[in-house]
This record gives sequence, structure tokens and C-alpha cells, in this order.
Amino acid sequence: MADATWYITTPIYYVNGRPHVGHAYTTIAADTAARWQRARGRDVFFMTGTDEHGQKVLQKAQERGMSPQDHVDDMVVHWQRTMAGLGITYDHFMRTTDARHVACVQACLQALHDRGELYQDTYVGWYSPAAERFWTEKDLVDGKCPDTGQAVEKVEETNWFFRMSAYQERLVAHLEAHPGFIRPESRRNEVLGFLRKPLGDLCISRPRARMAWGIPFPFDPDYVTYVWFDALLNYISEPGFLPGGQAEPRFADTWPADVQLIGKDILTTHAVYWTTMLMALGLPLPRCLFAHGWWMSADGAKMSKSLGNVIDVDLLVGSFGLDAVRYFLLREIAFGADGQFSYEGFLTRYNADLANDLGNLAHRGLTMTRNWLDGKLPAPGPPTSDDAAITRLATEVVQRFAAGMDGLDFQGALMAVGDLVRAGNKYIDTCAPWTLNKEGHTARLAAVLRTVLEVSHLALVLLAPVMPGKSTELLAKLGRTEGDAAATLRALLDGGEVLQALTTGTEVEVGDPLFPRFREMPEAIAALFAEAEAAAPPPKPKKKDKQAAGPPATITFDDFAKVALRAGTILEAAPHPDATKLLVLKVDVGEPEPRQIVAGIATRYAPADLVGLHVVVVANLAPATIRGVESQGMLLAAGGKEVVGLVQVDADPGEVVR
Ligand code: ME8
Repeated sequence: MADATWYITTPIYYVNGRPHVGHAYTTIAADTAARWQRARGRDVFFMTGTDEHGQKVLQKAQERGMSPQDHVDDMVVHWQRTMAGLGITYDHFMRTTDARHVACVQACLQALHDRGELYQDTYVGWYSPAAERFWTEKDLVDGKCPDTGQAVEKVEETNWFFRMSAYQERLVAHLEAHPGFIRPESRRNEVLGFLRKPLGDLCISRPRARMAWGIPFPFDPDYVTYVWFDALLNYISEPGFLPGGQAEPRFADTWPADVQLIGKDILTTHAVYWTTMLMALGLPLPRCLFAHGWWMSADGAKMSKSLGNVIDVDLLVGSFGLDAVRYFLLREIAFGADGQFSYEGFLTRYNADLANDLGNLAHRGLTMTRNWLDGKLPAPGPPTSDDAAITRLATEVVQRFAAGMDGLDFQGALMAVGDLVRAGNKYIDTCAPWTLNKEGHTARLAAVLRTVLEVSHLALVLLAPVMPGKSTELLAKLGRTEGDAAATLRALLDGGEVLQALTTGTEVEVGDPLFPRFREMPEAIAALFAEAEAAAPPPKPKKKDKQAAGPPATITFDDFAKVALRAGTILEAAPHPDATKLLVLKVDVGEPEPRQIVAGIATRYAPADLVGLHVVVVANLAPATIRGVESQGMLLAAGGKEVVGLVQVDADPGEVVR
């Protein structure tokens, strides 16, 4: 099949609750990949949606005293609103109650029945309503469902079965022949391990008498379709599949899917049920099934609607902005790995990567252009070795970014842009445009600021699929449109020169920083914490409370005068041998020997970024041994528990700071 369309799917989500950060995660990842492929020039079809049948949804409708159809019609509004709020550019929103889907499921059942792929049998097993599946006696843990820990019911009933077992060998052969089919590798191994045991057949019906909320069987009025058999077919029903050569012509352009994103919780249903269903229908398998990891709450517990510890996505977006949320989810953990979510972790990454690094780079470039160059985009100048170095890095970053995005390594792609942004800030510090301005080197000043603006622009052109809003915002400040940015990206991917996109003489606009810094937790989240604290029993007083009380409201000048502050230059920086948050620095404070200082700044700075920084040192602090390493002083830094940035000063080592 010559499928011209790049097709990506997410799972379709149960409408038994509101969307949380986990659902947002899969959908944002798919949206980012879809935006990236569109930017690359591909014809993309991106589908997400809701899974509306089955016991869980029926139960919720009953709890709300509503008919299942009214319940799903009401819930889907919240899901679609959340998707819109997350900037999700789906091409189709699937609902399994849609007539096209129902017709496709019934046609597939009929075709499989006609071909002898289905049979009726009586089954005795333990049914878990929470997991919507049967277990055998030996699967149970303490008599409960092994997945949900909830009660199971003994059920003996006659049902329809799909001859899934007949496809086991073919499936194993496919997995072995296509190493990139199930990703990451660990998930592929998990499926191969599962397939080492004999595969059973799949029960695909529910007696209407017990559970009527499903798609009716076309050839047996006593049954409705098992929700998973129904739901999995969504991936081909909307693209126009019908069995027996009845598929719409566009189906051949779309299927097989290029990427099907799922969470690791639904690996078996996709890697085994879905693939064997496709084989039975005579269809090719998707090119890649990617099972990403699980977001857990800060205490390491699985986030789930029933545990009540879900993170509110709307609250996050309302507090930090959509682009920051999209960035955080994709940057914080490797795609495929698990991660713990905490609001503090969010705040720290936001301030470090977005406010201090990316936002600051753009804002510095724009402000200096306005202040010293009349707000006109300056002309480039003859490149120095600093310019050559940053150009080399930018070329490499474009390649690393593209490889990351193509391979669904979002974290790797974003780290590449982070390297460029940090190098941009360092370039400013090294080239010292303030000195160039003071000394009247106008041509070099212009060239330096041009490079700074080009680097900021490149970063946000690359980041557009992740942060579409902020990308457009910066482009506008530089007098560019999204169309210009798309053309720049395509030229770069075709091997064009980096840092040569902007137009000399354009009026630039400074405006507000792209990412305002948050000195403390945004109000709405702080209020949530306060509420939780008020509801919790009062904590036992700790010994350290006295020290934690903070400084007194006033001190005398004599108190202050006891502190010797000196300018210093960082000469070396290395990780502490015994603590991940600490770095061991060598700092020149104008004395014959550099001082060794242990600083808790590893979460904010990489050692390589520190060398050459002009910092402020508390020079008369009594030496202390910190985790086995002597520290002869302390650096001044902003931030509470987590460092936001070092205090920097434009002065020679040893200079008194007051
Ligand atoms: O399973 N971390 O729907 P569902 C990361 N309807 N991702 C998470 C997550 C978390 N804590 N929680 C949920 C279903 N997800 C079926 C799918 S498809 C034919 C039918 C994401 O509402 C992740 O993608 O339980 C997971 O696979 C999906 O939501 C499950 O959503």
C-alpha cells in the first residue's frame, strides 16, 4: 500500500472521568510529533478521541443517574474542551458511538464470522469490572483483580471468541523481523516474553442481558461487542476501512499508521489483540507502536482517578501557560521512561530552562537592540572565532533536534535546543556587548546582537511544534510570520546555512519577557497546597524549626559589615564525588591560591556552564567540610531551596562587593 499520509494516533480515552496530566501527556506528545511532521512538509493525519462503550462508562452513567448516551455526550464536551486548551491539532476526534465506527465494527465482526475466525464457547472465569477483563483463578492476587486490586466476580457464561491463538507464530515472526515495531526496546522484550507462553483466544462479546452498553453483534442479537475489540478498530474505522474490498480509496493512503502512541498500561491489548485482529482482517500492522512511561505523583504512587491524586492540567496551564506545560512534560522525562510529577519540580524547571535561559536570551537580545541600536534589526558582521563556534553548534543542534523529533526522543531534541540557548547566553557574556557599546564599537556591537537574535529565533523556530504560542510570539517581535519560520525550517533541513534567517533593518519589538520568572508558586497552586495543609493534621515540630525561621526583620550595619563579600571568577567546576546536587568549584578571589567552594547548584548549572562566570563570594565564612569535601566560602545565589541563578558581578577577582 502506497500510504502517502503520515498517520499518528493516541489511545481513545474512557469517558468515565475528566482528563488528567497522563492523558494530556500522550496527546501532547502526539500533537508535537504531528506538528513536526507537518512542518517537515508531510501530509499528516492525526487522530485522538474517546472510548465510549463498556462497563466502566455504563457504571459512571448509572452513578450520575443518566442514560449512557447522555453521559458520553456530556463528558465528551469536557474532553474536547481540554484538547482545545492544550492546543491539540487533531485532524479527527474519534467517538466510538459515531455511526461510521459502529458500522465498521459490525462489518468486521460479520466478515470474521463468515471466515470462521469466531466461535462460541462457555467460559468460567473471574471478571474484574474495574479492568473490564476476565482473569483465571491463578491470576488473582488475594482473590482480587491483579491490575486494580478491586473485587472480581465469578462468571460463567457463553460468549463469542476470536481465534487469536492461531496468529501467535506470525506475530512472533513479525516482532523478530521488525525490531523498531514495538518501542522502546524494553517493551518489545516484554511482549516477546509474553508470547513465549501459549496464547489463548480472545473473548470478544458480552451478553446483552448482563451489559447492554456496546455495539450489537450483527449476527447474534443476544450479544454486544467487548469494549476493547470495538475500541481498537477505531484506528481504521475513521480512515475508511470496510472489509471485503469495500474500503474507501483514502484508506490506502492512510493505513498502516506510522506511529501509534500508547501508555505502557495498554501494551498487551495493542501489541497482541490489535495486531492479531489486523492479521485476521488481512491488513498490515502499524509501523511503530510506542508505549511511553507512566507519570506518577510525587510520592511515587500511580496517578489514577480512583486514587484521587491526579494532577489538574487546567490549573497548570492557567498558572504557567500552555507552552510551559507542553515543554515540561516532554523535557522532564525520557519518552518511554516513568516520571514523578511535582509542582516544585515544575517551578524549578520553568525558572531554569524557560525564564532564565530561553526567555532571558531573547529578552536580552531585544532589549539591547532597542536601547543601543534604535530597535532596528542589526546587520551581520565579519565572523570572529566566537561566531564560528556558535554557528558550528547551531548546525549540529539542528541535526540533533531533527533526529530526536523524528525518533520520538522529545527529551533529546529539547536538550539540544537547551545547549544552543545556554551557548547563546554565554556568547553574550563573552562578547560583552555592554563594553562594545560603552567603547563605541558599533559595528561589532551590531554583529553580536544580530547573532543573539538569530540564535533566539532559531531556538523558537525549532521549538514551534512544542511551544507553538511562544514561537509565534517571538517571531512577531522579530517581524516574522509562521510561514517565514516554516520556510526557514525546511531550508535548514535541506542543509541551508544556520543563523541567516532574519532581515536587517526590521523594527523589533521588546514587549514582555516570553517567560516571566516565578519567585514563588503561582497563587492558585499555592492555595491548593494551603488547602491540603489545612486539611492535614498539624506536623510535629522539628528540631530544625528554629534555624528555619529565617533572618530577623532588621539587623544593624555592624552585623552586615561582618560579612566580607568579594568578586570571584570560577576557574573550574566538577561534580561532587558524593552528592548529585553539589558541585566543587575552584574560584579565583584575588588571592595567591584559588578557593575551593562546594555549592548546591548542580540542579541549575552544568559544570561546563560555570567556568568564567564572575560571581560573589562570602569570603570570611568559616571553612566547613561538606560531604567529605572542604568548602572555603560560599557563593551568593537567588532562590530558596532550589537555586534559580547565581549573583553575578562585572568586577575583577578580589574586588570588594558591598
Ligand atoms: O485505556 N501517565 O483509556 P484510558 C501517563 N480506553 N499516561 C497516562 C497516565 C499516566 N499516569 N494515565 C493515563 C484506555 N495515561 C482505553 C484505550 S485505545 C483503543 C483504548 C494515558 O482513559 C496513557 O496513554 O484509561 C494510557 O495508555 C491512556 O491514557 C489510558 O487512557
